[in-house]
Amino acid sequence: MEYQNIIVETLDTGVGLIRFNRPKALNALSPELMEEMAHALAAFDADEKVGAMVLTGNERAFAAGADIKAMANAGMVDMLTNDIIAKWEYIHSVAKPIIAAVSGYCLGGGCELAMSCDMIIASETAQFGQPEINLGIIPGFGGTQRLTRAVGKAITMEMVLAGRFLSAEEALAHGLVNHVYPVEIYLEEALKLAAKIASQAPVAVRLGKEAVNKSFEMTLREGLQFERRVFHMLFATEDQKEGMAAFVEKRKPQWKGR
Ligand code: DAK
Repeated sequence: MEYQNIIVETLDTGVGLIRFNRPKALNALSPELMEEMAHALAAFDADEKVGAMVLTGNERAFAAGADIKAMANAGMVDMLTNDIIAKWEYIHSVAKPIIAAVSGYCLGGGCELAMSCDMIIASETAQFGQPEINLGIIPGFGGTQRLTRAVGKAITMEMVLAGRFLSAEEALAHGLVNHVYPVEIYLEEALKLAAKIASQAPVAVRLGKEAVNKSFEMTLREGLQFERRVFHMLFATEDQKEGMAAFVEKRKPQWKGR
């Protein structure tokens, strides 16, 4: 697939980088962009050389939301039956970790997409918001649910009902983002974190992501059982033998992803 709306790069650190590339529209997430993003995520997920991914925009905007111009004239049935929804949903089935590197506007579907990633690294200028209320709608890709889990009911209500933006500093204080860095280095730091993850045992990384995400969907008892089974499973991997042997022999492990 030839990309027109994103720029894709595979780094030699094992990181797959996807940059949104609609700067004039503040990286508004058009159907075409979302289709390309889903395609690139699938390609990185299937690529053995890639261990983690970074999703980013530019300094001014991660993304100012879904493309309002593309949906302004849509009817209820159009929205209900639109197959582009599957392209948005695709991110939730990616097995490898994804880090969102966020600077500037991170609004509406942009904020929801960042929250669908596994971690968020922000620049000092990042602004998070769910301003759909200003358009006469509410969030439609998880904003009311994921934001509430991340920052709590009080702030989410203000964001969803009054369109309040959250600064990077506030987002850090409330646990929405992992780190905040100056705008000059936020992407570099996100790439470093992704490279660190990409250098770990791939099967353990994959199952670690799955286990943490289960905590949002299961009771504590079910989640603990799931974690225990996965923990036992990892003792069937060559990488567990290698990791523990390397520790005992005081050397660096050589992961095989087996
Ligand atoms: N869509 C389309 N174009 C956008 C846009 C957007 N979301 N945001 C900005 N732009 C365009 C502007 O129209 C303008 O284009 P031109 O007029 O130059 O052609 C250009 O980007 C620069 O924007 P401004 O001139 O407005 O720049 P300012 O600095 O004055 O203002 C702003 C920046 C971010 C405050 C403002 O642009 C703004 O309020 N943008 C809209 C933010 C917003 O309301 N976002 C939420 C959109 S609704 C779902 C999946 C996703 C969704 C729902 C369901 N399913 C899978 C079910 C998500 C919905 C949404 O995100």
